[in-house]
Amino acid sequence: MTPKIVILTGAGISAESGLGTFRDVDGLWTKYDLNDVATPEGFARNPELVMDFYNARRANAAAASPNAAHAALARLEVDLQGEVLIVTQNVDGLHEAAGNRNVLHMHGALDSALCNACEHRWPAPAVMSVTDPCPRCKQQATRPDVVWFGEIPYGMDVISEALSQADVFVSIGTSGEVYPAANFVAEADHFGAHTVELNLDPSAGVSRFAETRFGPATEVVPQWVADELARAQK
Ligand code: BV8
Repeated sequence: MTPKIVILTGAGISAESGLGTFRDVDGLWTKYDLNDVATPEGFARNPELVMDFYNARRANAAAASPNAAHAALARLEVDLQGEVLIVTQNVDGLHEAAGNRNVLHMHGALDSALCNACEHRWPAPAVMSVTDPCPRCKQQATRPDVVWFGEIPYGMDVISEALSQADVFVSIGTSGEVYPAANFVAEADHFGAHTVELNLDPSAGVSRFAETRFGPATEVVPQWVADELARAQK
């Protein structure tokens, strides 16, 4: 039987690709106040600061390569005939670069731009500026297409439906500090999924997982994928 697998990823899966996490030692939130750079209020107060923050992360993400953990998840999607959905909190494009096709960016993506006036979306330029006119309505109302604190994450209905049907829910490289993502394990468990945490350290929600494996994602994710593929082939 091919299991339906929902995989939640966070900054930890991209850490070994050189992209910073948020809450680890010297993480992004130790250098920036998230209220200044990851809230609509912060953007209204100082849009240039926010554009600079995301321009720097966009440049880092563009220079990064997928690691063995991303590659293992791409293998899983191919070998399990697409019963795999990746719900990522990450705004980098490393899952797609590794070959995954079924990826939902619930917190948006660095490579997308959004117009605050007409809600048009287009591929973000490498460097965004507050004076960029929207390609459609021409107003200077552009912003990074990311979900800030206090904003509604993307794809919540698709995610809820997938969690209700999942046989396996895996959480990789996330601290479990940010909602609603931090609640997905409880939703999946409620519907009878086997829940797995693959993380460097125990997350805030560790006690809610049926199975936990700790270590760097480039070690624990390929091993878990190999075990899952062996199980699925029985
Ligand atoms: C919403 C923008 C309503 C893009 C981000 C009080 C209590 C509870 C909740 C709230 C509250 N007050 C407000 C809230 C809601 C709020 C929230 O959860 N706040 C928290 C801080 C308390 N949430 C929201 O506002 C969300 N919206 O709730 O709307 C709603 C909800 C549902 C339906 C309708 C309406 C919006 C949240 C999105 C905010 N935007 N980012 C960007 O700039 O990237 S959040 C930011 O943190 C990132 O996006 C990231 O995705 C997210 C989570 O961080 P992690 O990915 O987990 O990274 P972190 O550094 O924390 O952890 C890294 C982990 O990796 C660690 O565990 C570490 O051990 C591990 N690791 C490190 N290295 C490795 C590794 N693992 C493996 N291998 C390694 N090598």
